[in-house]
This record gives sequence, C-alpha cells and structure tokens, in this order.
Amino acid sequence: MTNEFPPEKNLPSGYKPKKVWKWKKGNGGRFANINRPISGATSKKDLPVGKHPLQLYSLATPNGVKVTIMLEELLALGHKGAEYDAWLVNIGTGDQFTSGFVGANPNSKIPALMDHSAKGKKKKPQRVFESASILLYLAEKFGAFLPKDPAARTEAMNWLFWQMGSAPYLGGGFGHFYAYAPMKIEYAIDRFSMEIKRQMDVLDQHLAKNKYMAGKEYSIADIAIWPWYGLLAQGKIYNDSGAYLEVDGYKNVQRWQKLIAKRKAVKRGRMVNRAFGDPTEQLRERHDAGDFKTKTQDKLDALAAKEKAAPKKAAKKSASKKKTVKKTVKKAAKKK
Ligand SMILES: N[C@@H](CCC(=O)N[C@@H](CS)C(=O)NCC(=O)O)C(=O)O
Repeated sequence: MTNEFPPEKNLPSGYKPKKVWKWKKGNGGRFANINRPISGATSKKDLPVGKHPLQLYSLATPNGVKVTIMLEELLALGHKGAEYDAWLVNIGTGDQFTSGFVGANPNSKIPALMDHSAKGKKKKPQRVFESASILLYLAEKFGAFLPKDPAARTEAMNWLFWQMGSAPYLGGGFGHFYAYAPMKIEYAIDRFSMEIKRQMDVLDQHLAKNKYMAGKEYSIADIAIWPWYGLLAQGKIYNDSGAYLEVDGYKNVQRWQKLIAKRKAVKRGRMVNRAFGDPTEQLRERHDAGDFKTKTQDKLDALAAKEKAAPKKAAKKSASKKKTVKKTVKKAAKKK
C-alpha cells in the first residue's frame, strides 16, 4: 500500500496497517462488543413462535421499522393475513447470534421474518431476511404498495435498491463516525458528511418533481427510505446531526417526510419492537392489534409496580391483623 502522507499524520500517529489484519477485541467504539469477524451462532436457542403465520424478529432501528410500518400499512388496508407477532431481538446482548436467529438470517442482523403460511417442500416456514427482500416479499404476497404500472413499479424498485446501497453510508459511515466511534476523526466525518449531503440533495431534487419516491403512489420505496432519511430530516438520529447537516434546507425532503410521518400506520410501526425512548411509544413485543392500547411500556411498568406493591400491602395488612390479635390475647389474659 502506498501512503502519500507521513505516518505521523495517521491516527493514531505513526500507525501503519500490518501485512495481515488481526482482530483486536473491544476497540471499535459503541457496539464493539457485538462486532466480530466471523459469522454463525454462538449459542443454541430456538426462536419463539406466536399464533400468527407471520413471525417477525426485530428491533425498532430504521431497518427494523421499515418492516413494522409495512405490516401496519397492510393491516390498515384490510389485509387480515398480515397479522403478525413481533418478537424483540436485543442486538446489544447478542440475541442475533442464537441458533434460532441465525436459522432465520445467517447474516445475524435484524429484521428477519418467518412466514409459517408458506411452507415449502421440506414443510419448513419460509425465511425472509434483508429488509428490502422482506418489503418486496410482503408487497408481492398481498399485492400492495408496489405500483401495477410497469414504469412506476421499476421506479419503486430503483429507489428501493438505492436505499439499500445508500443507507450503509448514512448508518455505517456518517452515523458511526459522527456519533459512535471512540474518537472524532475529521477525515472520516468529512467524507461521510459530504456523501450524506449529496444523497439528501438527490432525494430533494427527485421529490421536487414527485409526490412520493415512485411518483404518484406511496410504495415500498417510501417505506424503505423514510425510516433513514425521513428521521434524519427530522433530526431524530445521531444526536445533533440534523443541525450539523443543515437538514432543514432540504425543503422537498421535509415536505415528503412530514406527509409520511402523519400516517397512522407509520406511527404504529415506529412503536413496535421499540425498547428505548418514551415508554408510551414503546411496544416491545406485539402479538395483537390491541397491544397498542394495553401493552405499551408505560402500562406494563405501571402494572409491574402495582403487582410489586400488592404483596407488600397484603403483608402490611396481615401484620396489622397479627398485632390486633396479640393485643386482644393480652387484654384477655389481663382480664383473667
Ligand atoms: N442490509 C440489512 C441491514 C440490517 C442491519 O444492519 N441490522 C442491524 C440493526 S439496524 C443489526 O441487526 N445489527 C446487529 C449486528 O450487526 O450484530 C437490512 O437492510 O436488513
């Protein structure tokens, strides 16, 4: 490798890549504990299976939210077959490395879907992994959110694949170096800021002429792009990155992101498998449409607190009962 710059300008100063890369555990910033250069399961554990044909194993990161929005949109459209169980996969503690999850996605990344209504020759449920593959699978299964017109359909696919190629620069590139890396590296932050500003401008120019990504129709392209670029435009990811990248200036992206944010299914989808932020917006597991009303984290926490207090109350009651019995016994003894 040729290096035009003096090694003392490297980071750390004097650093030169060795001939062969070696794994140094725990030096990769936030998430270093789950990163490793090998794949496969580290523990044996089956995935839970609920009552619906569609079983989702996920977490409410932008990639996870794409699928929960899609499922909630399908249900809102009246597709009862899209009812699903959503199980929480805690990627911080390594749930993605269990044998069950690796069976659903050998790449060990959320989201992963198992369709128990589509058993193949081996009578096994169909696994679907990679968020765009899941969106396309569901769009084709239910005949929804993918334009019928061939030109518009191709445009939806163009933008769906654009998202899959572009978002890693936002998450793994900009987001990582701006928010998660163990030190701030000007070169890396500049490189990825430039690319993300370019991507936002691509979207902005396209959305100046189109209501939605594929034209007139809301589609899986919007569902894939919004959780990344819509949330970036809202300033909701990577600390204060919205101000840093001056996202308010992308007027057409702002118009589009607001239009999508208003959708009921988008609001619901964002809550599913969410285990962080405001407890009223966290539905860590979803097994029924009614769960949005009764199983958000604030409600579960209140119930747990009540249950915790209940035995104490009961113990207090029985203690005071014992005291009264003792007093009565003493009184009775005195009378004697
Ligand atoms: N290209 C994949 C990316 C999925 C992905 O990166 N998932 C992250 C969370 S957003 C993950 O599961 N990370 C866990 C890990 O890397 O071990 C998709 O779109 O489904």
